Amino acid sequence: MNGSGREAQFDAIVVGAGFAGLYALYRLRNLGLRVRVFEAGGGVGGTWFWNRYPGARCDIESLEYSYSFSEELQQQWQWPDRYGFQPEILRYLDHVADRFDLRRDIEFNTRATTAVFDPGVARWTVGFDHGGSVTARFCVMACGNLSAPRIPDIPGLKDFRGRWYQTARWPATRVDFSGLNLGVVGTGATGVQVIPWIAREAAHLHVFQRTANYSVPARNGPLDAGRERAHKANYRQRREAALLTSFGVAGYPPPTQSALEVSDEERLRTYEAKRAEGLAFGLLSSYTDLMTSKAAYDTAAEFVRGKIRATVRDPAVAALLSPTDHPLGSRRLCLDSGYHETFNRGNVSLVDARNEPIAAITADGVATAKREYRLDAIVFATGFDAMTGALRAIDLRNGAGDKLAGRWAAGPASYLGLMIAGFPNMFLVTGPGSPSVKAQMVVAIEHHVNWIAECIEHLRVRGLASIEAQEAAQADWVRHVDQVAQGTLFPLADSWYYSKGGPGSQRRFIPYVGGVARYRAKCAEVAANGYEGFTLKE
Ligand code: NA7
Repeated sequence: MNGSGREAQFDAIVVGAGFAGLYALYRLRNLGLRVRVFEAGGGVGGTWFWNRYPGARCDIESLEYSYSFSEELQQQWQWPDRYGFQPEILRYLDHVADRFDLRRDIEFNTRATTAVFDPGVARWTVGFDHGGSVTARFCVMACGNLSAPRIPDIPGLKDFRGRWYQTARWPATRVDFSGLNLGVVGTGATGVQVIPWIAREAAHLHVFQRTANYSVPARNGPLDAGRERAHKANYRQRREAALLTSFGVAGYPPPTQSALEVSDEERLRTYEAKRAEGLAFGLLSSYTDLMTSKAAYDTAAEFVRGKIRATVRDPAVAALLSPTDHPLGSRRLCLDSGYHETFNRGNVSLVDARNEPIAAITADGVATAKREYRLDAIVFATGFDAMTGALRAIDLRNGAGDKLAGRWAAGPASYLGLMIAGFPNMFLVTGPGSPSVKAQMVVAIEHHVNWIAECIEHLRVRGLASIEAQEAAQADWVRHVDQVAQGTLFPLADSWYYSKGGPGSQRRFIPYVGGVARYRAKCAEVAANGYEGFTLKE
């Protein structure tokens, strides 16, 4: 026991109890390890615990965005909707925690704030916000890619007399906006989801948009019973097939033609059909060259802009809502439910925060370069310190004087997104340099957790004390991740897929976009070759 009365020594510590942390606990416990999970939230769910804003929903279909490790679970669980709303996803994760008796090894309301490796004994000591610490041979960082909320650095927020909210820290109790003059800052995937909901309630809603994003209808609704039956009839085969795809979802054959080799009429028909599917990756996978050729992707972008013009009655508002500064697919393509239609409401106005940037929050609202908007409440749909924010928030040190902050001063670097050179025995789940957000996340998570569990087992069987990524292997991998991204249109946009460090840091593309199948093959090959690129020590 340590000072706080908790047991202090474990085989493995897991940080986070979202999709990744829960599965890590299940998997490592099944190896016979003594595992403890530490979770900042008051319950399981990770980002789904916190993101309770109205309309919060997953952009991947429920039958896909769920665990595959238990056939009984995937057969028995019934999703009410095609795309899961946040309460349903949280209910699912609560069920998983109960079903597999996971809660007894999770400490809630406990945020890991420090982690220090002692090379002498090859153990990590993890410290917490409320004091106390524990040690373990292995640390599994399952703290999420989109979990550290971002509130923009706008002066004056503390003086605001109204109420304000960040979507990723939404109150658990219902927030009533009726009769209020409301502002929303941000029009990313979250803004696109929340805006239609709160527009119905507010007296007036001002949407502050800095960058217009592409969005297509989600076509969400009750999950069709026949579709569910057919899916479940060969669930396992579908899951296996998904691993051989680029995104991690089976059933959608890759395109075979260039957008430029078909007639305008045929291309239009294809785009209409793809848009009708209501899939985030549907439109983008219409043709082989939509992610590589400007002439090709311009056709898809213009198709989406045409839909916006046809939907939004005021041509000036339609023009403002139409992205022109980045290619379709270079930032997250949003899936919406009545987003553009919302701008036809009399109580909604669009503020062009690019031409009149938000200068300050005042006591009474938002001041832009041009005027003050008097508001009773502000919703910040301003996203996350994406991909690395949660990990960087922990004071990570390796016992040799190295801090993660120093190691990552030039930008995040890891080997395979699984381990960071200089930090032995610390595994990342969906870390930078792995498919992560550019894949079906649960596929990415299960893959990493399985790889980590097999690696720990490998060490145990051979009586090895530690594993560490080699600098050279890591540098090669970081270069490869960047090269793969260079071959796409991602570099043409400013997005949260890029790291934005301090002075001197490089603009570094974070996720691996070479595809799930290729990435999995690489990870398997590394393990089969005796953990090539890693140093294993007794
Ligand atoms: P995003 O996609 O990072 O969106 C954040 C939005 O907030 C985006 O529109 C930003 O504009 C906007 N923003 C941020 N700061 C400001 C200021 N100062 N003024 C005006 N607008 C601002 O986060 P989301 O939560 O929507 O989505 C993240 C992912 O979570 C999503 O893709 C899903 O996978 C789940 P900008 O684009 O930077 O001009």
